[in-house]
Amino acid sequence: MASDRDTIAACATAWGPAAVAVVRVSGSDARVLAERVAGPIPPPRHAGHRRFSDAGGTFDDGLVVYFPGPRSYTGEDVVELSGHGNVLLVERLLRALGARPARPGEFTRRAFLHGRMDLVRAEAVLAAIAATSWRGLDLARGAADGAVNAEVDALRDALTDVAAELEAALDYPGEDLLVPADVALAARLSALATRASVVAATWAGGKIAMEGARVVLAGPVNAGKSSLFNALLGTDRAIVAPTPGTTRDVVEATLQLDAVRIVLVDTAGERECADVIEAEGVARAAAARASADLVLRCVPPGGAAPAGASGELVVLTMGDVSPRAGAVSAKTGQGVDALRGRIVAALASETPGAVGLVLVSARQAELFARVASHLHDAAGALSTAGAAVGVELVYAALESVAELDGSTVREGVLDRLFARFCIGK
Ligand SMILES: Nc1nc2c(ncn2[C@@H]2O[C@H](COP(=O)(O)OP(=O)(O)OP(=O)(O)O)[C@@H](O)[C@H]2O)c(=O)[nH]1
Ligand SMILES: [Mg+2]
Repeated sequence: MASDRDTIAACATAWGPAAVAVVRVSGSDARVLAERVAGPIPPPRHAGHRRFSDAGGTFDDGLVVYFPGPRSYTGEDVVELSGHGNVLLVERLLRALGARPARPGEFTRRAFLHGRMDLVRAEAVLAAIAATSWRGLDLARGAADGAVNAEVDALRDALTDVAAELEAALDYPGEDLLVPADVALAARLSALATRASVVAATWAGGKIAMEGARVVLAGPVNAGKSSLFNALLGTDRAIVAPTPGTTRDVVEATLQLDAVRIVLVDTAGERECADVIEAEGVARAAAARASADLVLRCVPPGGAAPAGASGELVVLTMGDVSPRAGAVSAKTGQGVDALRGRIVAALASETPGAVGLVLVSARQAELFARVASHLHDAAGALSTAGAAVGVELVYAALESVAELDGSTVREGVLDRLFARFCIGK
């Protein structure tokens, strides 16, 4: 059974031919294991050039750096060996070291377990590796510098104060001051609930900045969806034909618009149809629309333009055939750049900047939403069920706050969180 006490090792750099591959070892045996392969270990935090050998002889050479715990990334003894970036050499080095192979994110998990970073900062590490845009990287940097932690700490302080005041009120039942005090506390709780739900909502924008956005082309058959798909991409990716019902599969391609990474999705046109294959295409199109961050609703000439629903942009197609204000032509390219601008603007409006921070994980958003719901109930309870019920709900909210930075950890949360990391991080 793998344990948090095992000495672990993994390649910390990308797997494949490279100038250098860094193998990281962490745990109480890290130094001894590295010494067996690389000879005498250099003084702490100094690089030493060593030959790497096993029973078969010397197979590589490179730099060795020793970081004694607790002043290391994991808080344990860590040795990093940088050899030549060849998978065969890396595998041999790992075999020679003989430590247990690290699971995804296990080094960062140990950093958390040893108090080197809290869960919000661990997620900032993950975000910094996973971000697909500069905006995502800015958010990851902000989170690493404590932007989310500041919010969590302020919330914890405010709730601890409210809980103390409620407890004090409960200690002196019957005091005249109680009623106005409860009203004031209820107002404070409501304000905190609102703030927490606004913070939770920032994940919509955070997700797009981190993971990119799915933008789905939708509309009736022959609306010019595939043509627009190709025009936006600048390539002839999807099949275009005058036959209605040309597109059946969901076709995806990635493009970078300004700072946002976009997965553009072309789908089958919407119509009632007898053909089983096309019907399947239409069903897949509906599923694609459901998972979209933004839908481009394509309206061909003569089609009635719907009022743009939320999460939708109405796009008037074939502007060269029938000029309408704001129309786009895949044939002449007219309006395509303007459409790119509209897409970026629509996705940016998913990012509420009002609270001055953006969350970097779905887990954080769920917990802030849970806090908001407990506080909303607590505020309500003060005017109906009373302070005793209210204070319990404030404590429930405080528990969710503690889960945010990992002051308390629920079963399975660490496994789930760190499984999203790569091996070696
Ligand atoms: N003149 C002109 N023709 C266009 C334009 N966009 C598309 N078309 C033509 O309209 C027809 C249908 O275009 P597609 O892009 O295949 O339409 P679609 O919405 O993908 O159609 P389905 O896949 O069948 O749902 C083709 O003959 C295209 O050449 C345009 O901007 N101008
Ligand atoms: Mg098509």
